[in-house]
Amino acid sequence: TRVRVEEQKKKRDIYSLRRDAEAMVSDMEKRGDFPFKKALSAEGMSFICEVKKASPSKGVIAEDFPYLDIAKEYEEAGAAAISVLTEPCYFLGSDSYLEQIASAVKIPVLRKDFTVDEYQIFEAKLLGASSVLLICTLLEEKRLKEYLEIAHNLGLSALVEAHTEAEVEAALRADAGIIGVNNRNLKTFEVDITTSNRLRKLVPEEIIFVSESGIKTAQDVAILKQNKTDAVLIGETFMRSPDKKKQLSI
Ligand code: IGP
Repeated sequence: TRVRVEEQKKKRDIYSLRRDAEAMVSDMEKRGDFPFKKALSAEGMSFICEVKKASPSKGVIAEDFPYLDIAKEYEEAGAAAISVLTEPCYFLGSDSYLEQIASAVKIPVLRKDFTVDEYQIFEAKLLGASSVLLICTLLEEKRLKEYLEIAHNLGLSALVEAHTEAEVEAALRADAGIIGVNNRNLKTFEVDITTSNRLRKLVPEEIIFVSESGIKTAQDVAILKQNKTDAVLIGETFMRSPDKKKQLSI
């Protein structure tokens, strides 16, 4: 990721990128309306549906990848938000997928990438995202706090991803408004959806709580709902589903 960011930086200097990103902050956002967070705050379980061609743990998930149609189908099926992978090496994502999807749907879009440089946050804004992903294990606490502030000043929400108790605590200290527990261990790829239920207790109810990864069945969703989960982030299951509307109506 770092090499990629350095290459992109050569193309465009960070000051001009920052200026352009700040110029894009709408009046609505200046008032403090964050569409991504708002979408997840709605009554009942909110679904964040992911547009993902491949992953390091599963390889290619979708040979045929009509990303715009998939995004529109998610929107029609009632998704609260869409997550778009932009990481090109491991997930075969692209900034262009995000840019096109964000302008084709009305619901907010999350830029799913490994954010390790503020440059990527400005870029997310310019591509039309409403939220960025900040992964605790990749960011020192001070950085996490800094990036949260940058995002918020741009009218972007941040989904702060944690996998352990210590990471949830770091996210809380950094003042995260949305915390996502990844049920997948990023080092071993092992998935255990009880991770979310275990860590749920650490997060106060006014903070949006998201469960991410490995969610497959209506029963999984029902159990998470019982544990006061505000939203679920689902990728593979929906990507493989021929009828997303039916899947989402569970
Ligand atoms: C979706 P799944 O198992 O439903 O396809 O998972 C999402 O949680 C996963 O893609 C993810 C991810 C990430 C990808 C969670 N955290 C960080 C890239 C980077």
